[in-house]
Amino acid sequence: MSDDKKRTFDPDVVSIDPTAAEMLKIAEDCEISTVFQRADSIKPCSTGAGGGCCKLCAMGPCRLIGKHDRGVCGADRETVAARNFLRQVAAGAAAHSDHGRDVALTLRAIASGEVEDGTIADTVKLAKVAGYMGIDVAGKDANTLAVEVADCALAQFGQQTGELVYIGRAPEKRQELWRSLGVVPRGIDREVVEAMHRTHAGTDQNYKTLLDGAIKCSLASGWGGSMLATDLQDILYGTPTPVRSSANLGVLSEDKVNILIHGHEPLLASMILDATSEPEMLELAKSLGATGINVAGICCTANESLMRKGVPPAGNMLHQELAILTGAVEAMVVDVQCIFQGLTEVADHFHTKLISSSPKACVGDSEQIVVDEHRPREAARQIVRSAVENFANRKEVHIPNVSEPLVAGFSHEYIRYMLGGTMRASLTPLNENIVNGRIRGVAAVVGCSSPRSVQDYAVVNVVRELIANNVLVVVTGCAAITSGKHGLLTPETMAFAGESLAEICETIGIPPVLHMGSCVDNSRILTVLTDMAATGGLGDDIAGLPAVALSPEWFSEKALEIATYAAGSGAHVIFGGVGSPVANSEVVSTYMIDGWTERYGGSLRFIKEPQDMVVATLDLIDNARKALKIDVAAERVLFDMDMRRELSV
Ligand code: NFS
Repeated sequence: MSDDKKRTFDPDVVSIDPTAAEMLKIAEDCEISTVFQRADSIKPCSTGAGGGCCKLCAMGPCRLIGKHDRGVCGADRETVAARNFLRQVAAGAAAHSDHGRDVALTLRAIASGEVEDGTIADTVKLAKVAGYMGIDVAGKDANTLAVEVADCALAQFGQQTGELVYIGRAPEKRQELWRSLGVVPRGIDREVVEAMHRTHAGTDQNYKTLLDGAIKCSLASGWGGSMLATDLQDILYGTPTPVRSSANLGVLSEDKVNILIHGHEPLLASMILDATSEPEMLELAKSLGATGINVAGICCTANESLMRKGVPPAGNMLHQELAILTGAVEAMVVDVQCIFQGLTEVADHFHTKLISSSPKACVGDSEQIVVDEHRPREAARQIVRSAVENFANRKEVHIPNVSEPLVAGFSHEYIRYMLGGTMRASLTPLNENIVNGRIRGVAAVVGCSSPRSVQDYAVVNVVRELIANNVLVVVTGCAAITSGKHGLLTPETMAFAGESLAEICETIGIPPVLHMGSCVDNSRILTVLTDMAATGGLGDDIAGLPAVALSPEWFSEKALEIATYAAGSGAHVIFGGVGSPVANSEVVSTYMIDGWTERYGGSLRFIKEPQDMVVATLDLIDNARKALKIDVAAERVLFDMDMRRELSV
């Protein structure tokens, strides 16, 4: 750790999750560094954090601070901030979309019989997706259709001209707006490459066009790579329906072999799950003194496996090192994204095997068992066997006795079904209850946890305060796991909801906080918003709906890309925690709020404090209601310090 300063680190204040303090004290005793300690000892560079550092060429890096308003090439603060932002969005779009590409390749390999015993789980969704793509389904068996769907999906990545096929799923009005502004993505890869090109030194030098570039690139993920990932994963592994499970480190088992699946891709995780129930593996586990094999998850691989198989999440992104500190993890299998290299140091102190499974992400000096997409079952068995054999090396174990029950798996399809049954599946009751004011609006609380914020504090506060104000909340990504860890994903949570929202939740039998999936599944939210606009009573576009998206503890470039496609799709977005990546330019910061609202009907603003985020959300929702002429007098329930302190227990 460079940049040492006077030690201030206190395990009791960096998180409101009691398991964090418990594990961090163990880390301190063993002198193991974690993300929490490193965040405490490394001061972020404020110039870089606000988008004020340009390191695109060797005339710099230029830091545009103080009296320096231009770089050596003459680029001003606006250009530099917008260019940095576009690069971040492009990296996020690349990550989500490359994930989608791999799912398409897997679907093709399975459907064409190249994968041993691979199957297609959801043929209804397959037919639906084929319909979106304009593929004739008549007389075709599932595998033939799946090959055509996979080929169409794969073609979206390399397409050079025209429009992505899923653009046609957006509201008509939105499509026309995008066309008129020239931001309809042509091909997924093309938009990421163009973003890199236009940000090369001496290319695009106008912050407004750079930010249009960010919108176009992000739409290629939101209505392209991410949406394809969601759809094709549903086809392969099943469209989620509600499932019970539990969350937090207490889901690890003292007497079973524990395998943690971490990252973002569900393929290997599902094969590992299958392998853990093979008699041969169970016998081996028993012969070594274990009573069975337990699989739990971290990050979005956890969400994917939770929604479809009920695999319990052991924690969100900040829990990855803490899980190993329990001493109870025989193997942590990682694929791609949000995986800390710091895991290697923690794993070195324990018997845990850290196994990288993706050819494009080897974590430090971890063991690599690269999954051959044509024979994933073989890799899964090898991993499970290796984990089971490692049980014999387990030493002292310290698993916090903390976990909360939860219900997850509210896909768009299930929400329609729960509101109208099989015959009349629709969002009409949702829209009606928004119009009559029982539901004030809808908020999506998404994204990460960050060591630059107090872990879980902002997400829990924002969610609790919004449901208290009769705002129906959907959650994805690490915010969904945070909600689960703090007991917000059960029907009993309606006790914290406003009266009219609680009544609706009770009637339907749902929690006021709906777990909607992983981060690529933010595309499910786009689908729900589009459906709300099509259902009637709330306008005819995503812009204007009484709906807001929030990421109170964001950290990744993927989160910025999600924010950008949401804003470009017409939603207002509020990010919290660490501050704005364009703070170095007041002009760009304001433009993303007012300029984008005027141009796209959506916006992106950065607000530090959770309570201010709630106030801004309610303002945006109430303004939308007023514009729709459905405003009714509604009280505001704002939490005081005592109420907020209660959440920290
Ligand atoms: Ni999303 Fe999922 Fe979590 Fe943030 Fe990372 S795991 S893709 S980026 S940290 S929510």
